[in-house]
Amino acid sequence: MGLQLPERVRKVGVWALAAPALLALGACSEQDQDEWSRLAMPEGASDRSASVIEFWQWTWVAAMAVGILTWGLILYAVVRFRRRDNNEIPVQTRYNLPMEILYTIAPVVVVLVFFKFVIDVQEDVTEEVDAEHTIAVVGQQWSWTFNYIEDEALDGQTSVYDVGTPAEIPTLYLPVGESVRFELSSPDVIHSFWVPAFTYKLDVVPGRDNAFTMTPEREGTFAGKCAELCGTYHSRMLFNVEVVSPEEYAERLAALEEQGNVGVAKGGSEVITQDGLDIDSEVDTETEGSE
Ligand SMILES: [Cu+2]
Repeated sequence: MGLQLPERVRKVGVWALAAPALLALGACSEQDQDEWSRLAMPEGASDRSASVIEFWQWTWVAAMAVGILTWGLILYAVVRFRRRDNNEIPVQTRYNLPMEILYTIAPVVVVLVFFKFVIDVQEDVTEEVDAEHTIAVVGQQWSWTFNYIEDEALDGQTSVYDVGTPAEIPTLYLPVGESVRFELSSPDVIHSFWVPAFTYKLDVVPGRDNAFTMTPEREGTFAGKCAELCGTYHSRMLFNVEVVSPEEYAERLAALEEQGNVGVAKGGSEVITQDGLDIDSEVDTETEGSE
């Protein structure tokens, strides 16, 4: 007996299936198609991106392989063991030991194989190297402070900083092809430092020193954001990343020095009054929205 659905319901069903596909195809620019080939990942911009993007693509392949096998087995069982006659009662099997062993062991093997690849990629991505630059990133409600710590691009002893506000988002400058260590801290709540093009994000946790290193590999402007709901104006915690030549990077740092942005700013006016927080900040900066 076939599935009997009213004509109207069937029509709605067909449209429900077709509409998203049509929309997706209709919106395809060249850039979108590029994104399709990376399965919705942004084009990588750091030396750690390739392994993450590759891992993402192969995860889809593995998921599809497992999916096709599972759907195939379901379909096979549905067709092969369908009821052919209303009076028929199928053979009643209580146990099939080989099969039960198989469907216990097979998923364990699948998970172990995935786990191995996860660990490999994690090691690639979090590998620490002796970085040429150190940038102390402060996530504060609700913007970012970027401290370029004793950078060789200046005299190797002077630190300079740039502070954003919810009204005026800050720009982080990075030298292309040179390794950078990011040291993350927060004077208030948990934020998350995320530049999608770098295919990596790390939480910014008060009282905890999170850090990672990476090397930006191509020049350009990239969007950054806070990826942890951190209060009323969380959505304003945007920033830009400009990956520039080492010469331009040095110029930007010199400009900050000239502006008088010298020292290390820890962000947020409450940083020196809240218990348990870092009070070593040399510069006490206030951001819009924090009182
Ligand atoms: Cu935040």
